[in-house]
Amino acid sequence: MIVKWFIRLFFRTLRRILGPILLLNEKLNTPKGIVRSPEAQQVIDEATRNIVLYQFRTCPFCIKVRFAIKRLSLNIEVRDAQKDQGHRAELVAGSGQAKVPCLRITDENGNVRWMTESAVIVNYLDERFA
Ligand SMILES: N[C@@H](CCC(=O)N[C@@H](CS)C(=O)NCC(=O)O)C(=O)O
Repeated sequence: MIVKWFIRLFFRTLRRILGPILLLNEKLNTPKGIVRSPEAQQVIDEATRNIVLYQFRTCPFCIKVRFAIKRLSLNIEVRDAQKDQGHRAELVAGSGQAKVPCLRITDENGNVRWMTESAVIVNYLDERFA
């Protein structure tokens, strides 16, 4: 319990200190993104309509996922679970924790899957959309 609290405090402090640097780095180094034909992009846009990313702006793991989203030219809705208490509540209710990044994927039958771990999320996006 206390270890968890310390880890949380560590990341919160890290985000506060490194946040502006990380955001500047993101601005300067955001990948261009693959270019698809309008038809192909439309198919991808349809597929990503049911995907939402819950994230914190200055979380390095979330930035990693945002980079992948840009690189793959995906129009995925991004929800701030740090400042927006409504989004945070959705995240906790759905995934069981306030851990980000978290991808909410709704399939064609309406089944919802909550995916955590930045490496797992990037891998999923690459496998599905690269
Ligand atoms: N191994 C995880 C680490 C994710 C992580 O530690 N996220 C932090 C934000 S940087 C978090 O959600 N902390 C919970 C909190 O601050 O309440 C990943 O790669 O996604």
